[in-house]
Order: sequence, then structure tokens, then C-alpha cells
Amino acid sequence: MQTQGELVTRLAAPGRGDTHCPYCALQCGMRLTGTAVEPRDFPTNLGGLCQKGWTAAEVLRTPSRLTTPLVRVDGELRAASWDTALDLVAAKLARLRDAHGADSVAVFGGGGLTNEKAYLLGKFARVALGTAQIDYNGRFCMSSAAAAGMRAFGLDRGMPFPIDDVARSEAVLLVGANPAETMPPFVQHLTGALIVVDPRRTATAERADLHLRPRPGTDLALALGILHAVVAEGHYRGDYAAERTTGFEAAWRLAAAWWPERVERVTGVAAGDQRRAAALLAGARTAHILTGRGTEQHSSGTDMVGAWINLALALGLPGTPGSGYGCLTGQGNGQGGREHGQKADQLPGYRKITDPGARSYVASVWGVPAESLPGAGRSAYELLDSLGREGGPRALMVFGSNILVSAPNAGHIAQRLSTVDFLVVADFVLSETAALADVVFPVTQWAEEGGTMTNLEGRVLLRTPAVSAPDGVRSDLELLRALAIRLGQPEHRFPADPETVFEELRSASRGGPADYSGITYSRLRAGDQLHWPVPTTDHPGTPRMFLTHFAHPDGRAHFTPVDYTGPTEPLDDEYPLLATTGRVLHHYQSGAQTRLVPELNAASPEAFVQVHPDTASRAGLTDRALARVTSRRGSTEAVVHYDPTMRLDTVFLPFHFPGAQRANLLTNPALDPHSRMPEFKVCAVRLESL
Ligand SMILES: Nc1nc2c(c(=O)[nH]1)N[C@H]1C(S)=C(S)[C@@H](COP(=O)(O)OP(=O)(O)OC[C@H]3O[C@@H](n4cnc5c(=O)[nH]c(N)nc54)[C@H](O)[C@@H]3O)O[C@H]1N2
Ligand SMILES: Nc1nc2c(c(=O)[nH]1)N[C@H]1C(S)=C(S)[C@@H](COP(=O)(O)OP(=O)(O)OC[C@H]3O[C@@H](n4cnc5c(=O)[nH]c(N)nc54)[C@H](O)[C@@H]3O)O[C@H]1N2
Ligand code: SF4
Ligand SMILES: [Mo]
Repeated sequence: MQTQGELVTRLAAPGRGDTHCPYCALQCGMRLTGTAVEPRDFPTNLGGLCQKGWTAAEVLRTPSRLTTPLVRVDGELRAASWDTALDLVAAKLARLRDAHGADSVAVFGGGGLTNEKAYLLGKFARVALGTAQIDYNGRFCMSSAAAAGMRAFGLDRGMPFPIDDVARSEAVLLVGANPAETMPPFVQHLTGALIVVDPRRTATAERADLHLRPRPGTDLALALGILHAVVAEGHYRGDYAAERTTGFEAAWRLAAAWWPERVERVTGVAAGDQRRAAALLAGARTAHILTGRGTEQHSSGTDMVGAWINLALALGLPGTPGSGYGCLTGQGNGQGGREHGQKADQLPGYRKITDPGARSYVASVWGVPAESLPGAGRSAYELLDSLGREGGPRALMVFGSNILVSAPNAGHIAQRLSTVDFLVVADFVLSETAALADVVFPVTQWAEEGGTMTNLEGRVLLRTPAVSAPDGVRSDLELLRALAIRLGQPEHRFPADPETVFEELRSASRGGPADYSGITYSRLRAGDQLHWPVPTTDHPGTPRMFLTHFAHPDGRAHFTPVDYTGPTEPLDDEYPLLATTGRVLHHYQSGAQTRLVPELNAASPEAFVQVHPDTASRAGLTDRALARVTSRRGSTEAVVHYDPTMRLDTVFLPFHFPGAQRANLLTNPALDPHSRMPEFKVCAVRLESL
């Protein structure tokens, strides 16, 4: 076994042009020479890149790049100077605040923002605007895994171990994740026995030793079935449970009723396969259970992840060297973006905004009275749903999200957005959401600016500017500073230099669960590999957490009693099929960036519905025909893709496409009670020919 000390590796200090991919949480190392991309060795990608990474520089020089602020005049967006746009926005926001109170202005952030941006955005909302109404797209992403991790371990760091532990693992159970398309270089780390849980036969499932194909929305029952098999076959690690956990008995009382044959009837996964999965995991000397959005984006997502964590605890994996449970965080800064205060209930360092000690500490760093800080605000969907309503916000500022395409029940959200008095969007391209705005600010992109990102392993890395920005654009930090000053804030309170902002973030996070106080730009420039927490500048970082104790006050991990309830929406004659949604290799999220890259667009030009040929022909549809897919909330158009490996009861749609092709016109905004995550991964639909 390696000790923490030996694990702290030092990479070669980054050289000129060295940066990281703008997209997902793998944060693959790359080098930009001019605008040509080359892969670079980094522990997550080991010299590999996916096609999105290879073509990432295209978005830097896209003809669609915004280079001047836009202001809506007589219904049309027209070019304006920075001063005009800034003065207009500040005056409008101040008027709304004076007339209707601070909560009349809302802020929506993103998990792609650097730590510095996420931190300053949270501070801008609470201090410059004084609003409680801030949340972000991470609520739509890994929030159920975060809530389940908090409940089980007392702390949420997506992977509490470095990625090379996965590479050495003898068995990996991947639940609702398709890294062969969503993080291709990650697949190099899957070298042991692989079990994949996915209703579809994905490119990842193709590589598996065992593919379990549950009906969408039934994972919780499946996890209980495998736990049942683990206990029934004598693989339960009672010694580990006694020493390191609490609560097994209560969790087992519920799981005991879910023997594999009963689970088979609910999930469609053969009892024998459940037992094989249990035996494979139990027989491995080291094993990992990793979850993705497929098992998290449900109205019972927190309990679903809780059920997989219970299984991991019964097998003795969390906090055991070489083994563990982790969530595959998705966005570039999906981890850091959930730690520094752009969440409705949060202050920097992963502190709670409702905790009086946290409030007074952070207020002292910010130089404001603790009483002036607002309380917790609404969660992302609830915030968007409240726009323009009695008591809801009348203005919205968006940084790093394209909600018109990516929010659930998108038709309804478009209607709510149309009722606000004032919509402000910062972006580098005219996303579908930006196109609706009253004011659009053109900002710098990844390779043009500095800042830190925290990848899916909790590893903090530094991006330094690799190319210069076009004339006319400013960074998000400069934009926030300019607005804050116009809103009456002292200049020193809103620095725009990333390193200065990071210095403040270090202080604000000191002593919090996500403690960054020992991280400095100079350590990162020297190539240090720093997984948080890093409480002092000579601390080596914490690649592996929980080795001696979990973060609950009793030092133990907690089993959670969870039971199967199933998806919110019933199937009936009108809506007889289950629709699930997700990603394809060539597009990123709402597609705002990747739809501008010709090579990616050519590979994946339009929305499709992946369906079993028999299911399609029952609806009168042939391969490549145009279909209408309809749910209780709306209809979308998609080209039929026959796939004989699909379940007969399930169709799949990617959510990357705009307008009438939006998968989110269908999705159900039923929210998980703990994480407030919407049920993106299952809703009832019918198929028709168009
Ligand atoms: N190419 C590409 N890569 C990306 C992104 C992107 O947009 N495009 N986005 C990044 C981000 S932000 C994220 S969050 C990650 C997401 O990465 P993943 O979690 O890998 O992506 P998804 O495609 O959303 O969902 C994974 C799988 O869940 C399955 N699934 C659907 N319903 C269920 C269910 O009920 N149970 C189970 N077990 N599985 C189910 C789907 O069939 C799908 O194959 O990807 C990151 N990487
Ligand atoms: N049906 C369905 N819907 C889903 C999902 C699903 O699986 N199914 N997944 C959900 C998940 S996991 C996620 S993460 C969300 C993601 O969906 P979105 O939140 O829409 O994410 P992006 O498409 O990445 O939008 C980012 C926008 O911000 C801009 N941008 C990028 N970086 C910056 C920056 O640094 N500053 C500023 N100001 N702008 C920037 C980009 O150009 C783009 O317009 O979608 C969710 N929606
Ligand atoms: S896997 Fe993710 S980080 Fe790596 S190149 Fe592809 S999109 Fe970029
Ligand atoms: Mo995500």
C-alpha cells in the first residue's frame, strides 16, 4: 500500500501554451500552439483526448464569437459599448432592488465556471445584490450524488480517491454512466472486471464483462437486489461494518424484502445476473462502485445513490485503500463549482449559509456584517419556475448555462423567462438563452484567461492564458467587478485578477469542509498535485479521503434505510413508453459550443430517438423517419435511429439540440426531496410519425 506521502506526485511544471480542455470534468491536459491542440500527459487522460477536446480551439475563433456587448432596442439586440451596457444593467438592477426588494434579482451560475468565478459570483449575489436567489446548473447534474455522499460520509468529494486507484481496481461497477462517450480517455482506467448498469447497450456496456439492463428508474430495486445477494451469499463485511459504519440493521430490514427474483420482476435484470454481480464484486481484492447521471437524475436520485453506497459499505469499500465509492462529476469544474458559494444554500469552502458560525466567518472575510448576508434561496428549477410570479424574481442574470435548452420542462421554462422584466446573459457565443436576453456581455474563454478548476478527483489545477482574447471582450471577473462598483461596492471588494480572487477564496474556505487555504498559484505553477482539503501551505493534499475516519462527528459512515418507490410518472395507453435522455460523444451539453464546430456537427447533426425496430414499427415508423415524441408536457421532433439492442419499453434522446428538437420539451421536473434534482432520466412518452 502506498502512503499519502508517496502518492503526492509532482508533474512537470506546466509550460507555455499548456492548458486543460474546456469541457468535461476529466480536464484532460492539452497544449495549444497557436490554435492547434495537442494532447499532454495528465493523470486523467494519460495523453489521450476525445474529439471534442481535439477540436476545442475551433470555438476560440468561431465566426459566431461575440466581441461586443448587445443591448435590446425596439425588440432587437444591437451592439453597444461596455459602459452603456454596464450602466444600463446596474441602473435597472438597482431600480428593481429599490422597488421590489433584493430578491427581485436572481442569478444562475454554472459548473463550467472556474473556482474564482463561482466564488465571486456567489459573493456578488449575496453582497452586491443582497439576493438569496442564486443557484446553478450543478443542481441538474450531480446534486443527488452530493446529497447522498453528505448523508453517508459527512462530506461530498465526487471521487475521494485518485483516478489511478480505479485503474488498479480488480472490479468496477459503473452505474448509469457512459464514459466511452462522455469521458473517452477515462476508459483507459477501466482495466479490471467491469460491470455496467445501463438500460441501453452503450459503447461502455459493450466493453463490460457483465451488462445489467434495468428498466429506467428502477435502479434502487436493483441495488437492493444485489445487496440482498451479497448478504445471502455470506459476502457481507460485518467486521468493517462494526468498526467503521452505523445503521446496517435498519437498511437491511428494507433490503431483506428485495430478494433477486422479486427484483427481477421490477427491473427486468435476471436474478442470476444480480448474483453474478455480487460475486464479482465480493471476490475482488479491490473494487469500486462509480455512479453517473443515469442513476442520479431521478426524483428519488438521492436514495438511489444511497442504495449503491449501502452496497459499497456492505462490501467494505469506502475508505479502504485501493477501493471506494465515487460519483463521476461531469462539468469541467463540476466539483469546485459546487463548493464555493453559487449554490442556493452555500457559502465558500462548502459551508452552509444557514450555519451561524459559517456566516460570521465568511462575513468577516468579506468585510460585511453577518446579518447582511441573505439566507438560503430556491433551487435551480424552483428558481426558474418562480420567475415573474408574485414574490418571484423579476430579473435574471445567467453565467455559464443555456437553460432554454438544458432545463427540464423547457417549454414551461421558456414561458417563465418571457415574463421577466430583465434578462442578462454573459457568454462568448449567442446561446439560445443569450438570444432572448435584454443585455448580453461578451466574455473571455478558457484558453484566454487564468483560473483554477477542480476535477472529478478533487484535484485542483491551474489554467493559465494560452492565447490572447479578441478585442472587445472582458472576463466574467471583470464584468462582476464593474457591475459591483456601479452598484455601490468599494473597489477592493471585487478584484478581477484571478490570483487575487483565489487568495481571498483561500481565506474564505479556511477551516471549511472544502479547505483550499494551503493551495497557492505558485504551488500549482510548480506542478504540485493538490487534492483538497489542503489546510496549510506545506500540506501535501489529500488524494485519498476517509482512510482512518469519515467526516461525520462519530467518524463513521452511515448506512441509509432506503426503499424502492419507482419513477413519478405512470405509463398508460396514451403514453406507453419510457423516455430517457443523455449524451452523445460529439456534443457537449446544450450544444452551444459544440454545435459551432463543423466536424462535430457533421458527425452528429440533429436530434434522434434511439428505439428498438419493433417498438418503432408498432408506431408506424421506419429507420431514419422523422418522429414526433410526446410527453404530458410537450412534443419534440427527432430522427428515428433503429437499435435492436434497445429495451422494447424504452427510447433514448440526446438533449444537445435546440428549438423544436429539444429533448427537454418532454422531461418531467419532478424534484428529488433532498437534492432538488429533476427527473431527467425517465418520463412517459408516445411515438408518432410526423
Ligand atoms: N460527450 C459529452 N460528454 C460529456 C458531457 C456532454 O454533454 N457530452 N457532459 C458532461 C457532464 S456535465 C456530465 S454530467 C457527464 C454525464 O456523463 P454520463 O452520466 O455518462 O452521461 P448520460 O448520457 O447523461 O447518462 C449515462 C447513462 O445513463 C443511462 N441511463 C438512463 N436512465 C437510466 C437509469 O434509470 N438507470 C441507469 N443505471 N442508467 C440510466 C443512459 O442510457 C446513459 O447511457 O458527462 C460529461 N461529459
Ligand atoms: N434532458 C436532459 N437535460 C439535461 C441533462 C440530461 O442528462 N438530460 N443533463 C443536465 C446536466 S448534467 C447539466 S451539467 C446541464 C448542462 O447544461 P447547461 O447548463 O446549458 O450547460 P452548457 O451547455 O455547458 O452551457 C454553458 C453555456 O455557458 C457558456 N459558457 C461556458 N463557459 C463559460 C464561462 O466561463 N463564462 C460564461 N459567462 N459562459 C460560459 C457556453 O457558451 C454555454 O452557452 O444540463 C442538464 N440538462
Ligand atoms: S474527455 Fe472531457 S476533458 Fe477530455 S478531451 Fe474530451 S471533453 Fe475534453
Ligand atoms: Mo452535468
